[in-house]
Amino acid sequence: MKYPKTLFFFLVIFLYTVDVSATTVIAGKTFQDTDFADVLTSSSGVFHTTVGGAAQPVATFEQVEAAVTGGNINTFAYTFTPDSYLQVGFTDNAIVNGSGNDIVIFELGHPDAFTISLALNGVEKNYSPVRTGYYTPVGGFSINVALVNLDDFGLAAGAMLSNMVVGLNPLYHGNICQTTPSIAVIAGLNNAAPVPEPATMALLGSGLIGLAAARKRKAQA
Ligand SMILES: [Ca+2]
Ligand SMILES: [Ca+2]
Repeated sequence: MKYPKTLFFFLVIFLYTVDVSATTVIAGKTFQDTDFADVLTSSSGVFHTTVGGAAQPVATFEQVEAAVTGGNINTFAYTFTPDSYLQVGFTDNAIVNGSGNDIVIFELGHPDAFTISLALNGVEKNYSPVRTGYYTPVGGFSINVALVNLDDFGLAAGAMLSNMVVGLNPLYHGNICQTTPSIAVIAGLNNAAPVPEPATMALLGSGLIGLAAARKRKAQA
């Protein structure tokens, strides 16, 4: 009866692996689920969000947070308020200034410019996302992408970041709003190793101990 037990422990290891390596594909690129922004720290301006494609007149802070954190490309937040912003935080990962681009921002519909500033050093940069050629499964909006390299903010190689501000300005012609940035997903491309949850670690520990015991029994047999 050794094999069923061994298989069970392999199953535990397998489930652990699935847990930490859960992925989401956006515009053809695969992300770890820890890569995404985790919290909305603060915001300024009146925001609107969609949940399942349905527009909400005025979104609550929690609805905006749900829209711009995590990896759901179908939910997004937008505003008609000039000089508004979203400040997001990364809690189960930290953005690292690695080689090349470090942060990706997905914006929907007509590609709209926005700014990014880092609390670290107050540098602000303008970004103009470009079309990826992909469209959101819900709503069929063009998925546009902006790539951020932390080198451009004067950060040293290997410097870590857990917080950033995305500044939004709708484009007005006279008093008619032509278009407005619609932020859907913010993710790190170079991340510090995510911190495993204690429960997951315990599960992994029991799995490893069990596997070792099974191996030992097999060796003794
Ligand atoms: Ca995260
Ligand atoms: Ca970089």
